[in-house]
Amino acid sequence: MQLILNYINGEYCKPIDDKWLDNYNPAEGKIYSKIANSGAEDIEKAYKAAADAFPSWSETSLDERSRILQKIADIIEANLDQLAEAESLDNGKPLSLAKSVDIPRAASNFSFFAKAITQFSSEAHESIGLQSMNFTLRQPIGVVGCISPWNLPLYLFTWKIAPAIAAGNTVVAKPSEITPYTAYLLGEICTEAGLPKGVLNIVNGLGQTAGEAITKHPKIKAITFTGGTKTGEHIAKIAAPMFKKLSLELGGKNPNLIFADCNYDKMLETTVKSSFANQGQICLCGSRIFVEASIYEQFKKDFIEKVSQLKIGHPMNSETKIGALVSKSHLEKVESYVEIAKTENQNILFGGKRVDVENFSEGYYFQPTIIEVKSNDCRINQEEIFGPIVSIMPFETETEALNMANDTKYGLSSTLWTSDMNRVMRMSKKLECGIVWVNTWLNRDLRTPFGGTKQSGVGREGGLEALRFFTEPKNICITYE
Ligand code: TXE
Repeated sequence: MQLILNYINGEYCKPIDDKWLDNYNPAEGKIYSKIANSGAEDIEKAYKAAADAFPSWSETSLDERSRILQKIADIIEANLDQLAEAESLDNGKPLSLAKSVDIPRAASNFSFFAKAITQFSSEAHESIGLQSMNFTLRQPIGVVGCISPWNLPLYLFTWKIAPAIAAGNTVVAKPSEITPYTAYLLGEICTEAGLPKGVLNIVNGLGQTAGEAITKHPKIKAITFTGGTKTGEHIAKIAAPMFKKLSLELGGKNPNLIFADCNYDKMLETTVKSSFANQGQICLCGSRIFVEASIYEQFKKDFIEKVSQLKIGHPMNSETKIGALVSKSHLEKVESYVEIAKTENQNILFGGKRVDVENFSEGYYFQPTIIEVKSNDCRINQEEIFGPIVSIMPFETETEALNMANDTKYGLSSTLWTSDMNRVMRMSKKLECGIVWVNTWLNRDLRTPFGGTKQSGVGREGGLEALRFFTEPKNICITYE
């Protein structure tokens, strides 16, 4: 059976206690590998390797760091097929999606930060009349912790690691225990690319043990985390008294606001994706759909028709649009919301049931589901389901739509469909979130700030924001005569 080992100081190793966790293939509901169930001692070992590597790596020239990061990107690209298969096997997502989105994006994360670090600059402030000059040094922090989730495994793991090491830090990283396979494969890619030993250390294990040991480690000075809001809150409580730098990318309950004056066909096609891509397991999915009343009935009919055509099946099948959910417990969580909808007397327009895929009846398949809700204050509209369930409801006015969009504890992204540029500006300014997509969705330029407001997180990653997070600014003030 495949063993998912730790990668510490440039070498694969077993966990110190020799304890292991089962890893499931969600498409078939079967155990296919064993994961290192690491604890605090393994984190300490990884920390020591990272701390030893820091003095040399932080003084490595930008050209050299950039060259190594680009090499990692090139090797990821060269191994696209193998990595995409591993991602799909581990996560249940369609292979086509892993091939077209997850793995190419993991490569871009490295190639983007390989370039970005060569363009990173800091400020100088001349105090005119005071005979002094200030300049800001942006120095790497030291050893940083990166904790990532299961929905976009290699994509989000590398989104944290690439800027961290580009900026000269060394890393202790933990992928989700639900999807560790591609992070494990990244170890040998880094070795092949010539990344010096100890710059990146990958430790596998549970959040409560391995993850918590990273958060609590007194010398790991910054934590970047993507995952659930509750876990983020817990990490923040531990990190705050230690004054660690924190970047938290948490959940979302994003509004998709559709006005009658939009490009209808483009909106319809994109809305199917923003609702159900990756089985709805993307923090940016538009899970609350609000439609202007004049086109509501038409939209409802067309949306149901399009969604009913989505092929649910084994992720390796090239026809599959909806693969398996990531785990049995997540399937149960998603399913429980259909029951909640029923007790709230909401109208289940489509889906709502598990799917028995031929020959894979143990897999975690669930129908794409559309629920018509009566108001925005119901649980279906207020709680993050993070699966293939969306709600729809009509609105009459722009103000009503805006109020409902903002009436949630989350504030990650919003999508706006309209051809009225005045409305675009009015609403973009007032939507409470970190990202507004207008007539598009998941359109990402890696230079832009990425992150959420309210309970969707703290801080921004992406582009220079990420390089700023992973460096500590120091002002040097020099006087002259
Ligand atoms: O995530 P967790 P879970 C949301 C989504 C989902 C819910 C729970 O609603 O249903 O969160 O998912 C590590 N100290 N999102 O429970 O636990 C864990 O090992 C340190 C949104 O699977 O937050 C994993 O590596 N680390 C989201 C990572 O945190 C801890 C993506 C994320 O797992 C820890 C995923 C601890 N005490 C879920 N406990 C998004 N924003 O994209 C867990 N971890």
